[in-house]
Amino acid sequence: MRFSQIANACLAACTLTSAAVVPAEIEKRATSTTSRVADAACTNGPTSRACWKNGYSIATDFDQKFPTTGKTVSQSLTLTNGTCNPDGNGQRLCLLVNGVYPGPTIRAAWGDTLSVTVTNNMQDNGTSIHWHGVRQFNSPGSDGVNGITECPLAPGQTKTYTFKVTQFGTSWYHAHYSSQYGDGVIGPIVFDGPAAANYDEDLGPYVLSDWYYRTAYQINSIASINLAAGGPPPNADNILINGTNKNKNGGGSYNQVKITSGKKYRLRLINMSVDNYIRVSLDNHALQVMTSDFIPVKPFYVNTLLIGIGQRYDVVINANQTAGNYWFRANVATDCLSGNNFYGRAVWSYSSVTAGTPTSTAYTDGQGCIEPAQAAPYWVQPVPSGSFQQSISALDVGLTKAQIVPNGDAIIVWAINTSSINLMWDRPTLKYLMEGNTSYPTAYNVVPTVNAGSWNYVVVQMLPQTPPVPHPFHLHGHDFFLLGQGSGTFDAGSASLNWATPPRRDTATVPGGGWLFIAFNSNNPGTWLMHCHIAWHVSEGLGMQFLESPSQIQLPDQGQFQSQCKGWEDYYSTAYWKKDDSGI
Ligand SMILES: *[C@@H]1O[C@H](CO)[C@@H](O)[C@H](O)[C@H]1NC(C)=O
Ligand SMILES: *[C@@H]1O[C@H](CO)[C@@H](O)[C@H](O)[C@H]1NC(C)=O
Ligand SMILES: *[C@@H]1O[C@H](CO)[C@@H](O)[C@H](O)[C@H]1NC(C)=O
Ligand SMILES: *[C@@H]1O[C@H](CO)[C@@H](O)[C@H](O)[C@H]1NC(C)=O
Ligand SMILES: *[C@@H]1O[C@H](CO)[C@@H](O)[C@H](O)[C@H]1NC(C)=O
Ligand SMILES: *[C@@H]1O[C@H](CO)[C@@H](O)[C@H](O)[C@H]1NC(C)=O
Ligand SMILES: *[C@@H]1O[C@H](CO)[C@@H](O)[C@H](O)[C@H]1NC(C)=O
Ligand SMILES: [Cu+2]
Repeated sequence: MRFSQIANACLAACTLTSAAVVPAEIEKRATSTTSRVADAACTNGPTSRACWKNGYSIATDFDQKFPTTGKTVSQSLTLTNGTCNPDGNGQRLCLLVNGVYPGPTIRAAWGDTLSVTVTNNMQDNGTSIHWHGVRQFNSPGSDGVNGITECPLAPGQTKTYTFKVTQFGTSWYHAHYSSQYGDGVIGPIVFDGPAAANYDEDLGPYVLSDWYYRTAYQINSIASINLAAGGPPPNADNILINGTNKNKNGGGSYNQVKITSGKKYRLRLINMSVDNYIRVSLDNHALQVMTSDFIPVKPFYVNTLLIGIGQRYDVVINANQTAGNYWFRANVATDCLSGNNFYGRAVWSYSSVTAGTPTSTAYTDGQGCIEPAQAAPYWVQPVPSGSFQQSISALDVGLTKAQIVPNGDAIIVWAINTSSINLMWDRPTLKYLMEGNTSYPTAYNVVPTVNAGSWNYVVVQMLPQTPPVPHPFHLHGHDFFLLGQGSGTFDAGSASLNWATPPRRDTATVPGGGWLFIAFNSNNPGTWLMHCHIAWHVSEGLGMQFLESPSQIQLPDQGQFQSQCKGWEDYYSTAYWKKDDSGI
């Protein structure tokens, strides 16, 4: 069925059967020039998830077009310094959001405006909150990266982030202040909208995270010392599933999920780890993948799914097996050189049986340390290959020596083109823009994009002689096109590249010792961080920023911006802890 047919069919009545409503192939994306007419009869429901309303559906490319509901959803997040004990191993210091770990879910609908008020009630850290994967169209000042889009928010202060929900699907928010998010400042984001596969019930977010018994700040400094000595960072102690698990000595408890025979469930998997690739599966139940990051994909089935840090997959699980108890497994992917001292488990039980310890057997298939190749986008958008070889940004990833610690020795750090990112918290890039100052420090790693409307082609290349670990690269402000990934040195002539049907997402892996080739269109003025999402690596400098269409950037309110910076300077002059890494 073609796009026009599905759109018309859906808009006419949306009483199609589940098989018919999700087309096998939609070849054209909707664009802002599409003149479909709104039809109130198109109701999103269990057998018509492709529908939304008012002329919007799963086939709408949200870069081009999105609804405006006129509704503002407000949420308050208060950060405190407390303790937590998610796996029964014992209390440890935890930085909490509204008193809990993981933080509360932020939920809004496609087309709403979100207004999130953050209060920093931690006594000893600044913060800034990033809404991972959110495009921040016309609101780059709400991207939440201290040193780039704002000064950190000082203890005792409050800031409101306002942005439009132009995408739909699943994501997360996290602090971007050094390795703070590893100590708990994280939480899920759900943007309700249409979906590429049908389901009866939405089980909501399912947060996967690695867990350490020491704090992220402690592990971060050990990781940095180990890097200088050529060794790996410490292993995680556990993996948490929705914030809980047993520990290896038996304490703690499993997350429990109840399902009912005959129903189909949507599950929103989010990897909020700091350092580990995780492979998940539910025994005896294949996962029907329908979304990767915020991008709808043509639904496909897998038994096990590898999720990199920052990545999300929305899956549908069909409760059609013999009623019983089944293990949900979240294992560290040793083929991604991830190490862990324990594994993640949860218990899924059919409602007709007594919940108990499962005896089910794990799937044995794995898939290597790379994104699943089947993740073909729902809206097929070819990327022009025309003159790409003239306009490639080559970003070479390696190690270098840099002086990050104030007045300290030069230490070994990660670098892009030999420059390790190091931001001054009180001199964010947007402040330079407000002052009309284009003399960005070298360590800001500012790379200009091509002109508005043109394509940026970016090769991230691991240099030989660097540790061959994979890096999950995340770009702010864009869902990029994944043109290729490979081992060794990128060679445009021999590389296998997908120009015709490239997957899109906001986080993808640079294979250990290899390369990642992505493209994005200059269609979102702002200054967008691109970085490795391994917390230790970005702390050690593995990041850069794309400065896109600077003259078109909608700057944040200058009064609020400057008063936040003033509050930060006042706090920092007497702060107990000082900046000791890249700042992000
Ligand atoms: C949390 O509290 C501990 C001790 O109570 C203190 O040492 C630490 O600096 C605090 N951290 C933050 C981020 O406020
Ligand atoms: C943040 O607080 C932690 C303690 O909770 C401390 O180890 C770290 O150095 C602090 N960082 C900054 C830059 O304030
Ligand atoms: C995970 O926890 C969140 C927050 O408590 C909840 O909304 C969600 O339903 C849970 N997910 C599952 C699959 O139980
Ligand atoms: C999360 O991502 C990290 C690194 O990208 C990976 O090691 C870990 O296995 C992932 N977790 C899950 C549950 O997929
Ligand atoms: C259960 O559902 C899956 C996915 O929809 C399907 O592939 C499988 O054939 C079904 N199994 C049974 C026993 O109905
Ligand atoms: C990085 O270095 C490569 C190789 O020296 C060069 O071709 C490329 O232009 C540099 N990239 C940037 C963004 O400066
Ligand atoms: C621009 O910024 C640089 C680096 O922070 C600073 O040294 C310089 O004085 C600034 N220039 C102007 C005109 O403000
Ligand atoms: Cu990395």
